[in-house]
Amino acid sequence: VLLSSLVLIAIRARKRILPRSQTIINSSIMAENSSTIITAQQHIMREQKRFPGASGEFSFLLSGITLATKMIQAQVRKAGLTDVLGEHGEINVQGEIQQKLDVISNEALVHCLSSRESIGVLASEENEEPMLVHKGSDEAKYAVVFDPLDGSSNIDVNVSVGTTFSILRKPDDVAMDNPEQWVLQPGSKQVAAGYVVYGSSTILVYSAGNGVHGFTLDPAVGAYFLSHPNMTMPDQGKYYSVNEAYRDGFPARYGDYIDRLRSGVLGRKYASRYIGSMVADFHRTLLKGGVFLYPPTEDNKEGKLRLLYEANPVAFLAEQAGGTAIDGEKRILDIEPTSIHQRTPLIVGSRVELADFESFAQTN
Ligand code: AHM
Ligand code: MG
Repeated sequence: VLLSSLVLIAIRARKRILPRSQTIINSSIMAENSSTIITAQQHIMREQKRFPGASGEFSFLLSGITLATKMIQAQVRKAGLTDVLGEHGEINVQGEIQQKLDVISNEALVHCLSSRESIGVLASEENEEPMLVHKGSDEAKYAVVFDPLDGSSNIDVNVSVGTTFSILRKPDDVAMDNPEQWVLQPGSKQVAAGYVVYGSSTILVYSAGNGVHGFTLDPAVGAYFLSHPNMTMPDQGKYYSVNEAYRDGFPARYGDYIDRLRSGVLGRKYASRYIGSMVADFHRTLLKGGVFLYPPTEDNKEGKLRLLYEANPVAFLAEQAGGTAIDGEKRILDIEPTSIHQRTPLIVGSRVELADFESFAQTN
């Protein structure tokens, strides 16, 4: 008995219980087929080497985004504990009441990005006009356009929200002091784009034009670790995602298309999922496939979502992952924007569902 007890003690001692952060790293944060832990920062620096003559400024720019989103998630995580819940009282440029966290998130991004010399223009959903930063500096050649806290009306009920961002290079023929023209470019010109979803974990998903990569924040370490390398959208999913309450106000073909998905003509009868936070709804669509739609409605004839900082980043990621994004007729990334806060209908998702929408819409 004494001998077997000693053997048991020895076995237990070998199976040392790891601290929580170490357990997470060992189980899920390791890059696939690799024994190396890769942080978002390392990954971005590695990506940057693909650009000849890269000086490190691009990775420094992106580190402004990762830092700001860590600050935002820290506030989101304690939203119920501090005085950050509820309305701030101001009406933003979209005519919506700003939530306190919208303002906090906007300030975090503006603060972290204004210190990056490579950035010349910042444009946010929360600011009517784009901001010129580092005026006159030759080093300032990028514009960052963002929605600091998308889906923010969901915060008070503890539902996922997110940050979206799009990075553009200043066109050669545009004057330094004309910030609007820095950003009025089609989405196909994005140098990089991505989002952070503040969900059951905090996940950063980005692409610099070489695939889509996802990183999970380990809150104990304070770093994003590569958890989803080379993400691809399944060719077909099983969910459609749309606010069906507006169906009577959609152009008829959208309702008919939803009926098609439900009918089984695509080989399966679809179920529905709708969170009401575009980032969260898109994140599910990226991982599981299917289709997310925000069509024109009675109240929003041009759709609700904003082209530059909502539809464009999502469309860039979708295409990089093998999916498709259209405005109902044409490719989102080909739309020539005419104003910073312009809206667009958005249909984004898997190849099979989008090909079916496009062929169905042509005849209906
Ligand atoms: P916001 O930028 O004011 O947060 O609005 C955008 C959000 C998206 O996240 C979401 O897809 C959509 O609004 C939901 O709108 P609706 O409530 O009309 O379905
Ligand atoms: Mg938004």
